Amino acid sequence: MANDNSNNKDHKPSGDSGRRSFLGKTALAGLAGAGAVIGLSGCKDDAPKAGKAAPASAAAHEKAPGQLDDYYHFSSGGHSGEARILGLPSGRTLRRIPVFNIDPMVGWGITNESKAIMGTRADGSLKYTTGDTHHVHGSYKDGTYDSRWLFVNDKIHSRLARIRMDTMECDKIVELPNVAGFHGVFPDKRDPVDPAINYTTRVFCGAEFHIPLPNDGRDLDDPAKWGALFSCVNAATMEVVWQCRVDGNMDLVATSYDGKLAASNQYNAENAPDLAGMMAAERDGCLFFHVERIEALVKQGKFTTIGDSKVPVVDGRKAANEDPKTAVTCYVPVGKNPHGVNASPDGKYFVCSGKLSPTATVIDLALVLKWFDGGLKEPRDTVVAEPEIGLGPLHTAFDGKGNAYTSLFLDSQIVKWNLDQAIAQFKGDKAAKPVLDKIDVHYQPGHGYSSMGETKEADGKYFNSGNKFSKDRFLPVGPLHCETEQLLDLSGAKMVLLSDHTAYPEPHDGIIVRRDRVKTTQVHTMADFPNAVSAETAGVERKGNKAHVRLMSQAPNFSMPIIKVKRGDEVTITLTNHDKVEDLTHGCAIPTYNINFIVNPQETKSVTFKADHVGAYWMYCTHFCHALHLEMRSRFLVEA
Ligand code: K7E
Ligand code: CUA
Ligand code: CA
Repeated sequence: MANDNSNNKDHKPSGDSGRRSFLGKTALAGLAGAGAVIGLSGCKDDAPKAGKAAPASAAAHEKAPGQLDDYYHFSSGGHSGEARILGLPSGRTLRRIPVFNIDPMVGWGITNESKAIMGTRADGSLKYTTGDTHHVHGSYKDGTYDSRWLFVNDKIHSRLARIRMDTMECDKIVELPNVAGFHGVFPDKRDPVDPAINYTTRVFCGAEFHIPLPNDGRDLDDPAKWGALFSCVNAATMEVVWQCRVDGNMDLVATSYDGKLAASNQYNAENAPDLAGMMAAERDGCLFFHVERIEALVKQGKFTTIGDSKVPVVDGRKAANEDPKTAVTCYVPVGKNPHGVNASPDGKYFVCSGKLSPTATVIDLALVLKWFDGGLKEPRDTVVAEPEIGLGPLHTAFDGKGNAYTSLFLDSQIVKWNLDQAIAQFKGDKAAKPVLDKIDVHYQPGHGYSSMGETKEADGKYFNSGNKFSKDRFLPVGPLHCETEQLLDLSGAKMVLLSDHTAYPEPHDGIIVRRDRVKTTQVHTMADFPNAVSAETAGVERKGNKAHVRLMSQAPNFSMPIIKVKRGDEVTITLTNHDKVEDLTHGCAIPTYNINFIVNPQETKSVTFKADHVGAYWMYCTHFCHALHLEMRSRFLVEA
């Protein structure tokens, strides 16, 4: 089995069914011991068996040469540290957006401007050069995307980045204090109090790993004292405005359409430091935050701070929140080790997936608010449905017609189920059948998300299944496999598999945004760059051993054919692209000095480096711009 891809010439797919059962067994074996205890095989669902994948109906989703896609697909890039833009339904890659990684193509992590956003140490080197992006979400207005910003997390270093959607470039990064394993992120959709603020002003961040608070060497051998904080970041300033200490951990994050509630699923309600401990409890939770009350406590000064951080920390632990009428948190018990929490587009429900329980838990937000008002006995009374949907449920998407679509990691399927039927069944209606359809995906889906599905404009057209394994789906290319993104058509009663495309590891979550909801800028405005170089300011300016080279590009020329500096100089090159034509990008590379970046039309960027070795170096344009692109070069001379 392991070698069946070794001979490319004779390579034949080993067959869907073989691969699927192999993966199923492996996945179950991986949960050794757990399977029996938690009844992984106990899913009683009598739903229709998944049919064979329907033959792709090519015309339905293919885009002819020159045809534009109907949707933008904004995707995280996992431990590549980037974010990505694809077009759907074609699956064509449109853009990679470097965020936490270094990208020599655009010069991210090389230019002064990008380094300032990424953060540097005292010596000017980058503080971090790695990142792990899982979730990318757009800012909202009136319950749908407003094309201002995308927010994306870095799980490794607990940073939140913002991407401006006019240029699709990262413009801010903030590190969350006293947080480890920052995983789920979601912007709010409106203010909890002020009805005039019907757009995103906060970004909520969950923390998956608990750590010593502060993490300054104390309590290293005493994980029982460690804790996890939920963070709120101001969307406009990107400052952390408050944090809330919780019991247990946090994973994914969802926000309500009325702005009042944010929630995070918890798989480690046990606060355990090891795997066995994290699976000990029969139930974990979905943890709700009452945004207005938390902010009132902050205003009243009822908070602490941790270590060097000045961010107010409110106590959201159970012991401090026993009276619902004053509580800032509500812990709703849900299936074992849940993963994923998603808001239904009608604004009524959050759905939390069981992962180790074959169920999805539907929580009624009106009942959560009722609990906070003292009108319900138990947090669990907010649960209005808990259908059995299949093995390994992770993430849920919606079609805006009352149906939910949940990825089933262990079953390698997507299940379509109906919310009203699930609620009726939970109330005791024996005739209710929540599960409507299942379809095989290839293989082991993580996130699935639907077109406009996280907005009030959910349109039920497409669903993207982000599959973690792809063996047999594509030509073998060595030990590292790509991942499979699969596009499903949601428009009929049955889901239809439309297409496969590859993804470089490792996208997790994404959003699918109708193209008219995205407004971009195709050419920069030169005046936006205070350091733009003009004919008047161009040239070399020296101050002591600092040489500032002010340069312009206009196809097929750099403004200076010769640039002279001296060994030992600290050289800054500021380059403004004077071309106004859309798509006319230039690049700038200097051999042996590790300089490589681009300037888009009317854009200005700069680099600073020490000219520590002499010689003649051709500074050349790297980005094909003109018939004389190869000739577009200048002599960069470092004199002794
Ligand atoms: Cu399920 Cu990080 Cu959203 Cu991966 S997480 S799939
Ligand atoms: Cu300028 Cu290539
Ligand atoms: Ca658990």
